[in-house]
Amino acid sequence: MQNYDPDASYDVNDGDPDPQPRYTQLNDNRHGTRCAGEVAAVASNGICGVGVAYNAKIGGVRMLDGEVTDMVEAQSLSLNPQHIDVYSASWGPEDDGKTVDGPAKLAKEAFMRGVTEGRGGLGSIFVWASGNGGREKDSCNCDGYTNSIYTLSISSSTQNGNVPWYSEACSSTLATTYSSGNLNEKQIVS
Ligand SMILES: [Ca+2]
Ligand SMILES: [Ca+2]
Ligand SMILES: [Ca+2]
Repeated sequence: MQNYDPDASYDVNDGDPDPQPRYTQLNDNRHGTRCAGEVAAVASNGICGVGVAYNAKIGGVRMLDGEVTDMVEAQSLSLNPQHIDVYSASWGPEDDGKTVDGPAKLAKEAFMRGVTEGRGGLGSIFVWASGNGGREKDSCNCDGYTNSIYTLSISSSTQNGNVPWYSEACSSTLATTYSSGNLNEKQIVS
């Protein structure tokens, strides 16, 4: 709560400033909150773990809980680019091993403007998930978002240093870090 930054937040789905997720029975809107905790949970908070960058400010952009149009993507990727330094995105084409898709016109434009004008001209940093389609033999090379030269595509490793079952290994991956693996290995908690 202390590190939450309203100026780095927006609800693109409902067009309001509060990106509070909509709760569902399957809990499928939890991912952003979990990532936010992993990145920027306050140190010594007396409740749960500490964020990797516990003094960082963090916001949320609600954009997956509705129709994901080119406009929705572009709006999300170009939110307050002189205030936000790093955008972390865990979305992209379906991980079904069949869908090949990438940014359309407006999202491409948002990437281009971000890397040239964002962060005071230094360029916005777009961190991208390499994808969860491992079980379907999906390849992040066939994902135009991880594949884009404007994104830093990040993959995962289990506690024991193996490739997790959901992970997609491909050449557009720039770095790998720990994440959840098999049931007998430690998992991300936030
Ligand atoms: Ca809202
Ligand atoms: Ca994928
Ligand atoms: Ca990339």
